[in-house]
Amino acid sequence: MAINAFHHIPVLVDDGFNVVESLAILDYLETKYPMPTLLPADAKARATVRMVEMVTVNELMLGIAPLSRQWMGACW
Ligand SMILES: N[C@@H](CCC(=O)N[C@@H](CS)C(=O)NCC(=O)O)C(=O)O
Repeated sequence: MAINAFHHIPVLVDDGFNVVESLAILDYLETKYPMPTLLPADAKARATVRMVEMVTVNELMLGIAPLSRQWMGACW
């Protein structure tokens, strides 16, 4: 709770700096450790990665959240 008030994992703690939210953690790691890269250089390939991220967060998770809470318990 001291690290993430939402009581969720994952959380990254790096040199006293706390990062919450999966996509923010990935961006942080990509920026701090650019090699090997996590993201493709090609514009269309990178856009595809971002689309999958955004559709997952903004569309899919909203839809499955009620179901997973009911049937699977904790995770969402
Ligand atoms: N949007 C957050 C979701 C994090 C999340 O829901 N984590 C779950 C595990 S998959 C959790 O910590 N659940 C514990 C709880 O709700 O108490 C992210 O992408 O990091």
